[in-house]
Amino acid sequence: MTDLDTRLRAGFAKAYGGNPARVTIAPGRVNLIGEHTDYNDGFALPVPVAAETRVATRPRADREIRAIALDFADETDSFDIGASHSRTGSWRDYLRGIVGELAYRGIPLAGADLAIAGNIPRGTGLSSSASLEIALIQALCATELDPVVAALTGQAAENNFVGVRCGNLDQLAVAGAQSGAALLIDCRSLAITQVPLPADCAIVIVQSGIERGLVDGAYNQRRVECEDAARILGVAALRDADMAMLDAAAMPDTVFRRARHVISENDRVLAAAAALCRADYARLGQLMRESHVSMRDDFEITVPMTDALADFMNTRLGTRGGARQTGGGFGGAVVALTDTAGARDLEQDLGQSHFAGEVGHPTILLASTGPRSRT
Ligand code: GAF
Repeated sequence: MTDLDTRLRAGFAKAYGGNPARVTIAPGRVNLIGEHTDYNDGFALPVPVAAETRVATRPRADREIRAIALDFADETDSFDIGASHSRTGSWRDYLRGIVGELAYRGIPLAGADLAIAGNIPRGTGLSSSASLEIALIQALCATELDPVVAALTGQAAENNFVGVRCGNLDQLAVAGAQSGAALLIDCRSLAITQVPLPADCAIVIVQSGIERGLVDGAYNQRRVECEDAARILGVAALRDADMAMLDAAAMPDTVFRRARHVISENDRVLAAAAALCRADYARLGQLMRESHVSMRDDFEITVPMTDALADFMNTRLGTRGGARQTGGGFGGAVVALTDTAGARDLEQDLGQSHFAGEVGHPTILLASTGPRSRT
């Protein structure tokens, strides 16, 4: 049993007595490439990480939902399934939003006692929120919900109740995750193609130490600018535009640059998926560098610390791979993709650099896992 599992079961027993009937598990994700493409109906290439959220659950005979959040000083929530809620600005919003969305979709719900715990660092671009959503959804449903339906339900809870206009990347990545594979996600058709990671592939994640939530305006502002670009270009979404259609004179400079990022990033994702299949780390590295520069100069979602970190990592990696800021932006983590020897050297280089002590210890992810349930 892992520490997390022991803590979860002990917390459940303390809150409710006895054992849970089930534990549902959902990983976090790191996006290798394809940033802010999801709400433009584009492509992304995330991979599940070896950190997760777990929800211990036991059905109740009534219609009461009771929950304890072991990572939030054992805070609790309890309400009737049919109750209407206002936003709390806390973890409770995810639970309340999901119960509301499941009920709205006519998915049968019964009362339940829930205990929640996880080990995904929050606010670092590794999708602790989507992981919580998917683990909660699978805990609340008596039979496992189809991954795409689960993902859309989680996204809807976040859009409609939590108040973040996120796309579907995080939830699809978490719900559709499989061991040892990246996911090439078509955010329009919702098709998920598993791209097996090469045997010698290593993913290194370094926390910049700069955290930023998504609720504030900057994320939603990017969405509006992308919608403006699509409208000016006369397409349903930026997925339908190509570089030849982009005319700097036809739109404000900011809108032009936002569109240029999204259109070029979609191309990079498809090229990266192909390069990953060939274990072509030099090409992957080049695409990741270009992605970071595009996020820095055109989409303007990087910060000086992630710029410096990505720069350092890219210089050290050379043709052995590449690094870029990952996630919604404005801080969070930098991800690198390389081979196992490259990852070991990178870890050493970071440890001896001026970043040591300033940024998080690099996490090397050689294994990954998908959502699952256990009794
Ligand atoms: C956040 C959002 F939640 C995703 O939907 C996606 O837009 C991502 O930022 C940027 O690629 O994680």
